Amino acid sequence: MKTVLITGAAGDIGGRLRKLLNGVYPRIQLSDIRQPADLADDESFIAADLADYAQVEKIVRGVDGIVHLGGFSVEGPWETIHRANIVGCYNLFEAAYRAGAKRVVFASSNHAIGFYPRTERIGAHVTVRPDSRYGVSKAFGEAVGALYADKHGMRVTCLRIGNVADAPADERRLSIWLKPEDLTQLVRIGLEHPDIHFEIFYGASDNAASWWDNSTARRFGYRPQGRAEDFRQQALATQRQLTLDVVATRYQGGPFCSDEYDAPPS
Ligand code: 15L
Repeated sequence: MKTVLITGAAGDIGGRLRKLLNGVYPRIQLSDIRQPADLADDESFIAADLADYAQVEKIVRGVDGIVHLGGFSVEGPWETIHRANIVGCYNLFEAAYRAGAKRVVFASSNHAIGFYPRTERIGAHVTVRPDSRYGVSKAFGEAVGALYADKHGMRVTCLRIGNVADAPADERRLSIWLKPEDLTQLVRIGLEHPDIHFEIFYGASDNAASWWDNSTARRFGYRPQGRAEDFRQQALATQRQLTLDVVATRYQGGPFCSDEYDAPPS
């Protein structure tokens, strides 16, 4: 990897990754719809709206690998999700393929499988169970990634990211927390490992309360360092201050499941 593009570079994960990947690859190209507030003099940035194919063509030019974080990162109206995460994601893969980029690491999300109950432990190959329009867009991104891997030989890694933060924020995050350094490890496997074809990894640290079997990632050498249990007391203290949400508590996607929920009680 000589040149790596990071889309969504102005977001929270983008900001963390820019710093953690600094010096790892000869050239890192950043992009987002707006310039990161803390852009350093030695960082290279091109603004682009992912929904505009001509703009996407400009950011993928000359790039070997892409970390695709760009898009809308929570639930939103269909028009917003469609533009940023459906059209934007398709444009990214299509332009990357046409420009000769070899690898894409796609930031999928736990919300692609959010309607699995917390009582169920799932692997990376389960049927998607999105908990939101946002989750549907992440499942779409995984499908687009599979298409470009199988049809065009791109090497694609989808990371079903739990929650990236310095520490797990509440009880649910004890199961899905991803330490930023562990995310960096997963991204580097996606960009560098010689055996990647199309892979789905869970973006989670070494969490004792995890709902996910991440053995695929481990087979590729992933050795997470973060342990959510080290933060259990503080996460539970925050949890006690939250209002009880019965639907959110039942499912892995938490509040994304209870939002707009009106299914009859079963
Ligand atoms: C996500 O996919 C979101 O991007 C992030 O903002 C969090 O809500 C996270 O999931 C989560 O599930 O905690």
